[in-house]
Amino acid sequence: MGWWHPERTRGAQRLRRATPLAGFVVLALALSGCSTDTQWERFGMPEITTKQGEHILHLWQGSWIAALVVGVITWALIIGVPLWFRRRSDDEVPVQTRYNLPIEIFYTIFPVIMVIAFFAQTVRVQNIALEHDPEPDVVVTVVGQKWQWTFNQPYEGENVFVSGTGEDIPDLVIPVDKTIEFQLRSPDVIHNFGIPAFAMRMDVVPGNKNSYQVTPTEVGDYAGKCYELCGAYHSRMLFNVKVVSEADYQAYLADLAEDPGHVSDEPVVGGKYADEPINDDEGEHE
Ligand SMILES: [Cu+2]
Repeated sequence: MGWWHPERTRGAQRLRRATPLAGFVVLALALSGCSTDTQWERFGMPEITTKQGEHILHLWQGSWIAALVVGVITWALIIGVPLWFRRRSDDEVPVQTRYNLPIEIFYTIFPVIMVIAFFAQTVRVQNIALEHDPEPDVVVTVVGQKWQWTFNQPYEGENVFVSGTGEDIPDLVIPVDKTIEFQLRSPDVIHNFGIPAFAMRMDVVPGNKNSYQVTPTEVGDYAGKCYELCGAYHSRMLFNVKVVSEADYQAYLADLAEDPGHVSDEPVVGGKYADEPINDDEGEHE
């Protein structure tokens, strides 16, 4: 065995040839991230129909692309290196390297940098998604109670509400292109109010005044559910979200206000607590 290793040189050449290919894969993935038309391009996310959710979708896509870039490089090294630098004849002993300080420093520091990057991006997007408009167009007081939802909305000085039951899934009707604030209240246990197509959800904690805002961008029907295992009939805590035009929204509210069973002075808890008003003084944690 001499200093000159034709096989190793050939291995290095192959490695050099593979580099543009890896670059191409990275580029193709990065470009695919710009589009959100198909489920593949959204990396499995549903079609997102809120302004806030768009940011979350882009974070999701960016995270996948970053993870895939790291994954492709790692897989290439795991599979490629043993092949490229394998022993090619019986009388050859491949070069034996035990320590490589720069590489060891690199693979210690680089994962830390990746974690910091993911964390920073997550905090940045979360801050955008939770931006609070002090004057939302519509405020819906959402009550999650064992085991359904009640949606309260102000209308002409009164409160109109719909309340679901185990057999009857309630509709949450909201206008398109408006800022909607969900005030989340629970009289019993922790629930979680989420709509996959909005890419938003949040815990509904008794004694806590959680809230978030969404700006729906497309008219349509969307499914929502409780995302916190809250008890025996957790799975029945389903609801429908109907995003409608402003005219349809006003007509809906007027219709609801006609029926005394859907009108009260103050937002109500609903469910088995019937039309008890929400005790908002309990536990000021805002
Ligand atoms: Cu629940």
